[in-house]
Amino acid sequence: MFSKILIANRGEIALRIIRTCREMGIRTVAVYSTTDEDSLHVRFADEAVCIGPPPSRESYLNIPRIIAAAEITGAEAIHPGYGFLAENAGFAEICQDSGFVFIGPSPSMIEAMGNKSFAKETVRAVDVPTVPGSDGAVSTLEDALRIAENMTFPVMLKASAGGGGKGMRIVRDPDCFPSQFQTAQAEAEKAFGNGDLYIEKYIEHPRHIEIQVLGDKHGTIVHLGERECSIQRRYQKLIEESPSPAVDPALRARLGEAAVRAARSISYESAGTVEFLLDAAGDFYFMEMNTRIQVEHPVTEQVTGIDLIREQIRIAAGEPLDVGPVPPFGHAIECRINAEDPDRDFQPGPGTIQTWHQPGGFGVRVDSHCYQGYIIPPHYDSLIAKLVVHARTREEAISRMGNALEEFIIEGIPTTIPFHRKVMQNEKFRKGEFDTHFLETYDMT
Ligand code: MV4
Repeated sequence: MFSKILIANRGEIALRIIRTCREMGIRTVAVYSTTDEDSLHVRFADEAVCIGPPPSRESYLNIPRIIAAAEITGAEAIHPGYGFLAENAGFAEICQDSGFVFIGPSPSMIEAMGNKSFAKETVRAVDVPTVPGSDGAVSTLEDALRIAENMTFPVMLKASAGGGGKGMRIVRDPDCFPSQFQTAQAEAEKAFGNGDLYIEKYIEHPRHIEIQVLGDKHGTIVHLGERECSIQRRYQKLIEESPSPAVDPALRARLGEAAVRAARSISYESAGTVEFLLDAAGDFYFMEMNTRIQVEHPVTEQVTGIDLIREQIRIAAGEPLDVGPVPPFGHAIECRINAEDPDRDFQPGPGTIQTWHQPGGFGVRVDSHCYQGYIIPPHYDSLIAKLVVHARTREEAISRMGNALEEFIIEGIPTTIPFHRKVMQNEKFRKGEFDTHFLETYDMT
């Protein structure tokens, strides 16, 4: 096992990784930008190295400085967390070439799933259900028109190099297809340096269901059930839960089997997530595979009892998986607490936390790097805490979340807590009757 790991990240996830390292007897190195000097990940790591000024480009995305920090401190492995360099195949490769273990999949696995049309074709070849449309990417309008001609509208245009909602377009009117294709292509070229698009039938009102998978270096791949991530706004998830109110054991088995097949198609290693759309008829389709630990991983941890960061580290060290597929115990819900004003279109509101009182008690988990007096810098993601509850039933979990949200007192900055309180009271949410359009359908003010 490793004796020292560098964490190439900040905020709650850096702290989350440090905690598991402590339990495993692994020493930790934090890296930080000058604005994060007083951050808890710096305080709780065994060592800390300043890697530059506040802008991410010059610190948390600065590969040479991160590698230098690993060299100076004698770290053996690098954990990228999520965001920043987590799905950068070039970074994973540089880690390897510099003699550090990248705690994640290999560069080629990151690359294979990073190209969304290639990923789709790869999993389709092993019979994972995909949305009907173009087989692979189309690079000319001529080809696109030939495919669209034989499709029922609306259709969706997606950038091969995009993902997570970036570079997507719905086309409802066939007459608009040529112009939409050309603008989408130009946008993709500009944003990603790759104008390739793929075309799909548009699935109306889907749910977003994702499956957690783990694969080790010995060919074992298991799934750990689903997360329901439909409560989102502009592709930013706000609430996640496990299990999904829309998934019964039979559907879980089918989704899990499909996810493991998708992972196996690239001999996947490490923790990963296979995203599906679930339509109103109960049919599901592969969307993307994320090759990182995700923000919402705690809901899976709560219902399976498995520490996913620990498994990631063990896998990277070459140890065999010692966890099997487990039926979910009880129900877990996560609310993302962001420093954003839900009354002002979720506009970020960085600043000083004047009061911080976090909830606790049986079945309540708070993953956060914040404290009273902490100054939230404007340069990074606005996530300040993940409030996670676990209970025996979904009903009890919603009730526990409601109480925990009442107990969570943050003053000095706007937060999404009042928004979450309203969702917990919403009748459709309570009944589990929602899809990805929940927030457009129900007014939460
Ligand atoms: C779709 C879709 C409907 N039909 N594809 C958005 C993010 C990206 N990962 C995939 N997305 C979607 N793809 C087809 N063919 C609807 C969405 C979608 C969505 C997906 C997941 C979570 C939230 C969403 C919100 C709106 C649209």
